Amino acid sequence: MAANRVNLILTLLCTVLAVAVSACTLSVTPNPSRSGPGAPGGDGTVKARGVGAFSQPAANLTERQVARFLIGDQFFTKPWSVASSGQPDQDGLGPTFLATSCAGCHLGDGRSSAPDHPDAAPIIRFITPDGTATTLDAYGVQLQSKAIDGVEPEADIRVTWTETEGRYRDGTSYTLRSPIIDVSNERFGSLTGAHASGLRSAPALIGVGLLEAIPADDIRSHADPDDLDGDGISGVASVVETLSGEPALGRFGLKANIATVADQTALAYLLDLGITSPMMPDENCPIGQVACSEAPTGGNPEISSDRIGAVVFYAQTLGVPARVGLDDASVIRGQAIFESIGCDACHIERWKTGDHEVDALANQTIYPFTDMLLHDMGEGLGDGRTDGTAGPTEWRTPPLWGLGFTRAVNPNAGFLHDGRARSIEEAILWHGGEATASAAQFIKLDADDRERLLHFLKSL
Ligand code: HEC
Ligand code: HEC
Ligand SMILES: [Ca+2]
Ligand SMILES: [Ca+2]
Ligand SMILES: [Ca+2]
Repeated sequence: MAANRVNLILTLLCTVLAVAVSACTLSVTPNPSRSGPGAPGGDGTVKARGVGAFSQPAANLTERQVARFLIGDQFFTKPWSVASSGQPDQDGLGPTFLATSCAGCHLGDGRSSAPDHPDAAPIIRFITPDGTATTLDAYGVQLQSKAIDGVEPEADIRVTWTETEGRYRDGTSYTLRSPIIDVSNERFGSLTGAHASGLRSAPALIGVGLLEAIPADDIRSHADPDDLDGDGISGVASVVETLSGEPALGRFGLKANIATVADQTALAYLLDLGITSPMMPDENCPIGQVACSEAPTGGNPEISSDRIGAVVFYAQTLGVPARVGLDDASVIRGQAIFESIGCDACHIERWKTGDHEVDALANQTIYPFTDMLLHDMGEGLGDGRTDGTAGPTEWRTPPLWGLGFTRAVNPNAGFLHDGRARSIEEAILWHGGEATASAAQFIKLDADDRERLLHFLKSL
């Protein structure tokens, strides 16, 4: 309000006096907190805190769009039930599944709990001995560890840890843990010739529509697959096909193997919940799971295109929270350290979105801190699994926006692709491969500078 008035007065003054004072060209924005680095999600940035920080509709949606967002919210959050169980609007769960709703993994629209936590539903897929992603006759593409009554879940999944010790240069010690995947009670025979791999923790969903709206060519222009500029960083743009068979840039999934939010949503409905959609019309019933194919279905498709469209819209328009304390001296210093030790080579701060079918996502200046490219992160983080363009040790640089709200939204959330890191420090200490030099510089920082860097990361 006040800013608007200032703007109006400025405009009048500038028009009437036609003077070239700097205030005329500076132009006061209507809501200063809605632009610049403090508003990482552009005009859609939300003022949200605490457990609901990731669950707000983008601030620049119309009333009608908010209504659509709320329909999407229902089909994202409310648990699905078994077919013909008296909830005809939202039935058809399973036969096998991992969670009963999207929100069962994306807690508060944020991350899942670390994979050893009782409420986590870790995702496990399969590789051949040479590390290629594979589909098994008896198990399909992914292990579903839950099933409706009368159907066998495919197997039990348990994650335990091995620990290693290390020291910062100032002598402070730290412990890192890496996961050991234990698959037992395989109900449909052993995983013949393949092993379980690809442990994944669910990421936060804020801003995915904005990431979808970054022009593909702008992302590709940062790729440097052969490291021609010799800085040790060789980001690779992922090449995938959409579910409808079009070639596209891979943006989503932790190995950037999915092109669009819509594709990710249809795949999640089928593989994580057992819900068929117009895009994935066949129930997930691998060969040999007889009881599975006799299970009741909730009609075909179990979610209509209208409703799945609303869920896609919901995910696309989840607002990014405004940053906190970015004027703090130690936060400013922390960002300078972030840049001086090369973190910004991959975690690129600023992008401009292009066109998007959702106008609220178009032409926004955003601050996600990612290059959306694949990087070799070293053996320690590797899952041994080639998936599309991504090799066994390659991962997409994750956006860092909202990082400081992670634990407020889900106190049991972990960091990195499989939730192994118990803190942001641990996540940084795991950086290897192309990020080795950067991580080595982090280890050399003294305790005060580490604190400043973390203060900056928590302000995101
Ligand atoms: C079993 C847990 C689980 C459930 C249930 C689940 N997700 Fe996810 N979600 C994940 C994981 C894990 C990833 C990362 C995927 C990967 O790397 O393969 C992900 C990724 C995503 C992404 C891409 C985010 C990014 O930054 O790449 C979107 C969008 C998404 N999920 C939406 C949904 C929707 C919508 C639903 C409900 C239909 C859903 N998810 C259900 C675990 C889950
Ligand atoms: C070579 C590119 C690259 C560089 C340089 C780099 N990162 Fe990363 N960063 C990544 C990738 C890729 C991941 C995801 C790895 C994974 O999940 O296994 C990641 C993950 C993270 C995470 C965890 C995010 C989450 O969602 O759990 C944090 C925090 C982070 N980086 C901070 C930093 C900091 C601080 C630096 C500088 C010391 C840095 N990164 C340097 C590529 C990079
Ligand atoms: Ca079903
Ligand atoms: Ca399966
Ligand atoms: Ca390079």
